[in-house]
Amino acid sequence: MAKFEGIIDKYTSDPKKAVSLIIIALAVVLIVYLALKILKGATGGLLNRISNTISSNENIDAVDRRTNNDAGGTWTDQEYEQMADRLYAAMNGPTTDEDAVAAVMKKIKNDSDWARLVAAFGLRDSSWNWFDTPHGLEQWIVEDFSSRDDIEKYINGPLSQGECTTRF
Ligand SMILES: [Ca+2]
Repeated sequence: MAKFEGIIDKYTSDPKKAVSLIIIALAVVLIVYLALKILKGATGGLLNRISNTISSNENIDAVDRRTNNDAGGTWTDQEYEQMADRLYAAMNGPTTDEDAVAAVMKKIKNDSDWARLVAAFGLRDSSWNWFDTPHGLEQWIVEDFSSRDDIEKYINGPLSQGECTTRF
């Protein structure tokens, strides 16, 4: 302890050394933060994604059974992936391309389509916000469309043109 106090005294008695001590402390905090962020992305993020994929696939089966849908979705798996990527591109970042989101919503004809789109979207985090954690399509829409008018115009309106029962 005496030795540690000696180090503190040594640094605080000299302003230059005090500044370098603060810089070192900030660097340590930053390195620990980055290490935790990378670790979280490599472990928690991956586990979250796997469990989300499993529950999404179970949900597709449940929706197909409930609606007696044997035909599958309106679109191919690849098309759902493209629609999910378009939604992400439209919502990611400080602005939102509402028309692009509405164009995708118009392609959702029923609950099976919606379940497949949610599954294709999976969990994504904002590339603009370091502190963001991966989350699903429903939460993305809620966070990106704050006004009731916009939700009705760009989300619920297009969704209600078909048989899809999802509303926000
Ligand atoms: Ca946005």
